[in-house]
Amino acid sequence: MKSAVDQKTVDRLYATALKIRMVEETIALHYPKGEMKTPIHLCTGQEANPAGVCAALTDKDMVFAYYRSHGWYLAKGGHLGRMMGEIFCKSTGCSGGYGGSMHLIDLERGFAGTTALVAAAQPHAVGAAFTFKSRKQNRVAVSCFGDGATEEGIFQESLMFATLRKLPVIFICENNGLATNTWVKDRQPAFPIYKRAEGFGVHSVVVDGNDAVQVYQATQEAIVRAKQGDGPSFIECMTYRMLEHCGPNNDFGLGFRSEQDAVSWKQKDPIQHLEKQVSVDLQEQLRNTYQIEIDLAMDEARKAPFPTQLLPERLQCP
Ligand SMILES: Cc1ncc(C[n+]2csc(CCOP(=O)(O)OP(=O)(O)O)c2C)c(N)n1
Repeated sequence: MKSAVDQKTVDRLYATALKIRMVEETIALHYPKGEMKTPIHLCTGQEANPAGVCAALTDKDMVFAYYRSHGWYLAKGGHLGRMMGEIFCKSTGCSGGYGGSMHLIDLERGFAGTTALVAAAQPHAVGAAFTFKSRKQNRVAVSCFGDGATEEGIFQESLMFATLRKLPVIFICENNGLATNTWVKDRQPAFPIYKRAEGFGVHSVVVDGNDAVQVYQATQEAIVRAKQGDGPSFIECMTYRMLEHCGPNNDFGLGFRSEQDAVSWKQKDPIQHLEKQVSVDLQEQLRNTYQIEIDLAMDEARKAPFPTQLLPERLQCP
């Protein structure tokens, strides 16, 4: 039986999810102007996952994410201005303007970085968890990725090593049903992904990935397990990507899904779901605050200079 979640936590989940949605909508709105010199993989529709997971973490816990990670960066406490700077590929960006949307990092907030390579950060999270355990640190590592990433060989290796060494790592699979434009049923045998993870001896559950409270509760349980030495957990979050794989538009014209197909998922919109649980005052107050913050970040990113050095000093190897 899951422990109840108090109103303060629900408000916090809503605040994070709403901020992610508003940032993604702003990026989508301005992207066609061509000022953002980077491909973008928006997470619109998937906000409950980063909001739910990161609300259960501390700054000491580390998240290793992938290319669809604006939400993960923001939920872990990453600096919005530095993210916008990176998306505009300016020197003020969190990777000095050299990485773009797919290479976000904020080590102070425990956001260990993102990668364009599918599944590539999973062993990094496992390695970090190995370090945490070896040094007897009370920390967890989180690896997040899409359903497509579970088709990579490194996924099996990561699960196996994590379970063998009982590592404090949590695998978060954002199952949006799609890898680029191909449905999961055309790529994998009809067997639930979390059951496959269970086959490796990893404690595995499936949750409604559009319900931030469920995601938060499952993460809390996984953290307790990890910190008491019970090893890794796998959480499959069933969700839906509202926009195209890469870019600010929808993909209804490509033939693999229609606007009609999206209707049932729109009814399960993660933001609307949370809105039913928070006060109208809070909604208004947060929308106003975020709008100001986002406008400022956009403005500063636009005005900032492009990087001039080959590699900024703070990104060079010592
Ligand atoms: C190792 C590797 N193989 C292939 C690609 C090309 N690629 C980029 S995104 C993607 C789909 C991955 O889908 P999924 O893991 O479900 O994540 P989603 O994009 O749905 O969030 C592929 C195959 C890549 N970037 N890296």
